[in-house]
Amino acid sequence: MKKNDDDKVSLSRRQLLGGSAKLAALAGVGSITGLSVMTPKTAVAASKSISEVAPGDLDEYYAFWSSGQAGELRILGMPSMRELMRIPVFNRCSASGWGQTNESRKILRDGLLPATKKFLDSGNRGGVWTNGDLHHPHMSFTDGTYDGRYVFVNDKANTRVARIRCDVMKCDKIIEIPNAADIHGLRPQKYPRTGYVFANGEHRVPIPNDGGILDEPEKYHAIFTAIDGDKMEVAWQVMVDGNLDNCDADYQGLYAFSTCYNSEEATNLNGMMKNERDWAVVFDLKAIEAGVKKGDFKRIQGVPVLDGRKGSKYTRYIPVPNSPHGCNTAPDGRHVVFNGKLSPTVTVIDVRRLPDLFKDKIKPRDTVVAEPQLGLGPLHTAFDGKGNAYTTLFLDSQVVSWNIEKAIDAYNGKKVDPIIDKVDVHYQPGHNHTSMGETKEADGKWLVSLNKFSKDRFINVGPIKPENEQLIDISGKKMKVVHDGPTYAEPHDITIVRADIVNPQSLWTKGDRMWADASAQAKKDGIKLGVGSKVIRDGKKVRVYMWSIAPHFSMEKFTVKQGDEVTIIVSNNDAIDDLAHGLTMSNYGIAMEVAPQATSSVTFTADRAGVHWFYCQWFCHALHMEMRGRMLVEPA
Ligand code: CUK
Ligand code: CUA
Repeated sequence: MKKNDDDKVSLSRRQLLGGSAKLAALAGVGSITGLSVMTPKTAVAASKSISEVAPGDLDEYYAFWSSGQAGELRILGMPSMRELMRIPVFNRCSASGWGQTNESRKILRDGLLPATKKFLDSGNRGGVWTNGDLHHPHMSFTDGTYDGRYVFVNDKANTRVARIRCDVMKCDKIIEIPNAADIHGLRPQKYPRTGYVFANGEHRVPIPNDGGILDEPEKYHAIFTAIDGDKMEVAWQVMVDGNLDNCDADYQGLYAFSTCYNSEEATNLNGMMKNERDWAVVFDLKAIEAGVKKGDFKRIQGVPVLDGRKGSKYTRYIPVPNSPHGCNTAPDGRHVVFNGKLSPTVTVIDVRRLPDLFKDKIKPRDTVVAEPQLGLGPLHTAFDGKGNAYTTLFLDSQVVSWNIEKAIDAYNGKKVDPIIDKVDVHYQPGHNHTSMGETKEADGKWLVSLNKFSKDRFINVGPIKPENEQLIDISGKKMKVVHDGPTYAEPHDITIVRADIVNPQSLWTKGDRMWADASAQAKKDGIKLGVGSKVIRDGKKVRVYMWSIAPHFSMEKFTVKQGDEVTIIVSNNDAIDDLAHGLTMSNYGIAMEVAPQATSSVTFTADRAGVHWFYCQWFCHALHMEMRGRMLVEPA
C-alpha cells in the first residue's frame, strides 16, 4: 500500500477486492499495516499455453509500443499481449484532452522553434501540431540496462523528440530538433547512463530551410543530433554525408552508429538505389565532446553543429551492402549489426576495432567480423543474451535465428552454418524485439515480431486491416509462434522491460510540476487548489476553480458573459486508485481527464450563449450520471 501526502493510507482497489478485503475492513483502514497483502502471482509457464496470463494475474513485462502515424505510445502487458494503456504524445486525444488542456498544450508548444510557432499560429492551425509519426520508443538506461525513469520517442512527421515520465506515464517534454528534417532513428545512450538521446534526421534539407535554396539537392544536409535527456535540450549536432536511417549506441559510452540508405544523396527512388554499397556512420562521442569544448563548430539556430562529413575526425563511414536499415548493438557489448534490407545479408562489426579505425590504423571494412547471408529483406535484429541473434526477413515473411560466433567463424572461412532456425511470421515483419534484448540483461525468453500485414489472420474488418504482432517463444532451440496480437496503425518498434524495473505511482502527487502554471495562477488568485471553489473575474478573463470528489463537482453552476475567455481548473481530490474524473463541456468541444489527486485546466472562449451542462465523462460512481453542473452564458 501507498501513503499519499495527506498521510492517509490509501488502499488499492486490487487489495480491497482481493483476499485481504475482509481483514482490511475488520481491522479498519488505518491500522492494517502488517497484514499480508495479496500479491497476485505473475504468469509463469503454465500447462496450457506458456503465454497465457490468467484473468487477474499480472504480466511479467511492460512493453512500450510505438504507434507510428497514430502518434501515441501504448503499453502492453507481456506475455499476455493485453493492451493496458495509451499515452497520447503527438496526437490529439479525445478522452484525456491531450492537445486541448493547458497542461498538454504547454508541452506541445514550448519546445517548438520560433518559426514553427509562427507557422502554427497562422492559417487556423491552432498553435500546436496535432499529428505525429512515432516509430521508436526506448527506455532510459543506467549502466547498460533499463532504469525505469523515462521512455524517449521520435516524431518523424514534425521533427520532434518527446519524453514520457514513467512515474506517471505521461509525456512531459517535447522538443523540435533544429537544422534536421524528420527525426527517424532514436536510441538512448546505454552507458554510463542516458545521458544522450541520439536522433537521426532522415531527410536531407537545406540549412536553413527557408526557401533560399530549393531544387539544389547538392546543397542539402543530413544531421545527427545528441539530446541531453535530462534537460531535453540539444547538446550537439553532427552534419553527415548521405542520409540517416536507424541508430544505436554502444555499451561503453564511446560510440554511436547510424545506417545510411542513400549514400547517393539522391531525391528519387532510382537515384537512391544506384550504389552497390551504402554505409554505416560511426560517431566518436569523446572526439565530438572535445570538438564542442574547443569551439570546432558552427552555431546554427542556437545549437553547435560539427562537420562530420567524410574526412572528419568525428566520424568514420563503414561501407555495407546497398540500403541498410536496422542498427542493433548486441548485449555482449561487442557486436553491432547493420541489417541489409536490399541485401540478404547483415553486416556485423566489432566495437573493439573502432579505436584503431579512428586512428586510421585499419580500414573501415576491417571492423567487419561477419556478414552472414540470412534470407530476403533483413530489416531488424534482436538478441537473446546467449550469443544468438534474431533477424526479421521482410520479403521472406520469416524470422531467422542465428549464432553470432558461428557467423564470425564462417566469415573467417570455416565451414559452419550460423543459421539455427527459421519460423514463418504473418506477414512481412519490420522490427522485432526480445525481452530486455537491447540491454546487458537480455533474458532470451520472448521475441515479438512486428508484422506489417495481417491479411487473413483475423476476421475481415474492411480495406484497412490491423498489423499482426506475433509472440514467439525463444526459450528453446526452435522458435515457436504462440500468439497473434492485432494492433492498429502502425507499430514500428517496441521496448520490452521487466516489470520490476517499472514502478509507476497510482496517484498523482499534489503540486506536481505538470500543472505548475495552474498552481502559480491559483496562488495569485488567493486560491488553494483542491480547496478553493470560486469564480474569479479578471476583465474579460474568467477563471473557474473547482474540485471533485465522487460523485460531485464542488460547483453546481457558474455564470459568464458571451465572449469571455473562460479557464476551468479542476482538482480531483479523490485519493483512491483508479478513481478518475473528467470534465466535458457539452456542445463546446471541451473534454479532459482529471486523474486521482491531479489538477487539469482548459481555456476556451464562451462565445455561445445559453445553458451548457458540464459533466464527468469518466465512470466513477453509481451516481456518475449525476456528476454534472451548468455553465450559464449570458448573451452579449
Ligand atoms: S523503422 Cu519501421 S520497420 Cu521507422 Cu524503425 Cu524499421
Ligand atoms: Cu466523476 Cu464520473
